[in-house]
Amino acid sequence: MTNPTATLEVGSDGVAIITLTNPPVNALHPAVLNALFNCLREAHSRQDVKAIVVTGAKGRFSAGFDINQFAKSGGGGIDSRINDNFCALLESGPKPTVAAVETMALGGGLEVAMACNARLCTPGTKVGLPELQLGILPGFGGTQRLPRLVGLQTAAQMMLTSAPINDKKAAKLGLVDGVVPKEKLLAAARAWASEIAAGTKPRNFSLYRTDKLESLGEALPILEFARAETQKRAPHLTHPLLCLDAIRVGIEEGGLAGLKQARICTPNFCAESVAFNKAASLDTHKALVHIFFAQRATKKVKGITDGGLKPRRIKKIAVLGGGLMGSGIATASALAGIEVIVKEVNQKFLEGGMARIKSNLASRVKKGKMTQEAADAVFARVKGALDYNDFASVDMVIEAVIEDVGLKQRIFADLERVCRPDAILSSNTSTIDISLIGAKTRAAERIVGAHFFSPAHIMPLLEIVRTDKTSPQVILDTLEYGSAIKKTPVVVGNCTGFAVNRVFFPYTQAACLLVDMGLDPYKIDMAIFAGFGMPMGPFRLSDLVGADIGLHVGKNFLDSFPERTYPAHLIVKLNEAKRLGEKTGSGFYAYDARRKAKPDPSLAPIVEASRKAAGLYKGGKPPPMSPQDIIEFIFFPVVNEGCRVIAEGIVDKPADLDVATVLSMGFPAYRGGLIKWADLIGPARVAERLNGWAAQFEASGLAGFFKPCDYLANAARTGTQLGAGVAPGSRM
Ligand code: 3H9
Repeated sequence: MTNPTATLEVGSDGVAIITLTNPPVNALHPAVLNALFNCLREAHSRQDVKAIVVTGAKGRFSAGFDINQFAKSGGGGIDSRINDNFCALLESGPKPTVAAVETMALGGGLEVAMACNARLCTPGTKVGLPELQLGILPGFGGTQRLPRLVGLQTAAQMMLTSAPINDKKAAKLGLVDGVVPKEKLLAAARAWASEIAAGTKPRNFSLYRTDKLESLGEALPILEFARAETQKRAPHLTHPLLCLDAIRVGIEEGGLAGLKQARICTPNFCAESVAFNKAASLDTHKALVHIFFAQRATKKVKGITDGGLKPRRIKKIAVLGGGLMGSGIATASALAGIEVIVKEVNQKFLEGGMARIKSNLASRVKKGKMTQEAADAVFARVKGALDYNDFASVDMVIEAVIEDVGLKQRIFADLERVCRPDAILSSNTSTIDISLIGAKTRAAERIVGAHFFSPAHIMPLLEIVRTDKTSPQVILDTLEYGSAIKKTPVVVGNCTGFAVNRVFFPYTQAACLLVDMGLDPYKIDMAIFAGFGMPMGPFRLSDLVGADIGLHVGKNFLDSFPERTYPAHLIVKLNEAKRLGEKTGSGFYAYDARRKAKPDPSLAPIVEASRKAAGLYKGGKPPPMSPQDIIEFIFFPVVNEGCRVIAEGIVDKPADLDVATVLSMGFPAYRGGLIKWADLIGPARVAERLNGWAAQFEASGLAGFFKPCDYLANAARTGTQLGAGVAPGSRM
């Protein structure tokens, strides 16, 4: 292992090369910053040095400040003496500096580069300030230098979206001064630095430039517009506003004041250093850093990736069924360079499936994500089939036919016969026991669930469902396949609903219970959507999925967990009224031709019938519940089910559930995912509220819906975090 550091080497041309070293991405660990600071001081003081080049080891400049440090201490544990001075030493020390940027300069990495007097990069390099996606803002001068290098409008956009730009765009904007082939980068940077030292090239000081900045009259409306848009788009987030504050101080009072305000001239806004510390102290930052690491950790699974197994690459797959799911899976796989056979039962269905794949690709072309030529090349990787003739050549099969156990069992028996004995046999079922699907084969060790979320070519999560017989090699290969097709794969156990659908089964049920208690369904949706930040409320989601599917899934949960399933009368009544949701033009909402949802007064008799069946509401004023009460009433039972999933070992680690809930249901990442959110509230409070409702609903026979499970009750009693997981050997 290489220790994080920065090294200095002085060439015979009098140029000092400072190399940031902390593989794999040269993250700016405090030790790297310390060493950079010391190298800079040495270079500036040495007689034999006339100019300085800063670069990164092993073909990467830097991915920014070491995020691990944020996880350890609020502000990242940076020595403020160094923080205050190293950018100044880069920019305004006695010797000129040039950044030689390869592959990436992100966050603090770009801030170091921007503090240099010039920047060169290699083709394909990505540069950006993605700090906002971690709940902070640029803290090494980025809020001041980026607007001065590319203009306020572009800089604000880059920071607010966290999206990096490529070398070509960076050169066009003037963020880099030139793009140079990899093998010539260092020589070009040396020459550039020498020329600045000799006075044949200008020495630019980003912090003091004004040529790209809009005038104050233009700048303030840009910032106000950005603020209003941000408040509209992300009403729960403070840190983007703090970022805009810091930019504003610099616009009004100059770059130096924008970094660190010496006096409070703009009482309502704070400079970068203050804004950074404020953002770093918020739960949003803790939550987003947690998700950053959790997302990378889903690929590390105990007993699978920590042994000596090597993943086999999946080069060719077959997808059974060209419906919505099958065509999405085929699209995602072909996009990743995998050869795909799509098998259907007849020519008409096959043509439909192929047309869907073509249309998925066409929409990428329309959005500018790929060229038509590239889309054609991807489509050429997909072959249609009506038989199993070519199945002996595939590494993996993904079955995506209708949810019929008998049909799936017959298909798997066929697959065992026609595929190679080492081919992975997987099912995209969301409701059927994976072991049952493979019951008529002798191939249990290579049968696995590959549960995609709809639309499969877009949604980023892949649940890999292992049975107690699935071999570690097959799980590892499927993990590799998931990463190859750019999904975040999460390995889960085989149970009703697997991880995500199981954890979320109380979600709609709790919402239906609230309506049966007298609450207005649209107010409930508003609390969850606008109040909490889910992409939509439970009733709008139910309309999207379809009340018929909801009823079917609800029955599965009632069979599996009768003691804690609320029989959602509302869903039954909607089915009776044939209001199945978006697809029938009405459900909880009414839909116009453009599928826009509108509250629907004709829902009233259905609500009334549901309340009558439930017998919980006697008319009059509904129970007083604030939006926060509604959020807790709906989500705390979901947390409780999440705790059961952890305790039963359905997920490898609690953080997997956080990632899964964010990437499937759109649980806000800035809340850290389901379990992290509950931990930030405190398990004791979650358990206390659940116990309160369990007591309240005891007489109605609904206490089981709320009663905290042992894992949650234990955490509440002992003050343990839910994210701590289950100690090996003590599974509940
Ligand atoms: C910042 O700079 C704040 C400053 O303004 C001011 C401070 C005062 N630190 O994603 P990958 C690890 S905040 C530590 O799998 P890829 C990552 O965990 C920072 N570790 O590869 C993984 O480790 P492991 C602003 C980091 O090729 C390994 O590197 N910067 C960091 O798909 C490979 O990562 C960002 O927000 C880091 N900064 O993507 C950039 N970055 O192998 C965040 C990565 O143990 N990083 N690691 O699982 C990224 O966006 C992507 O990781 C990157 C590479 C594009 C760099």
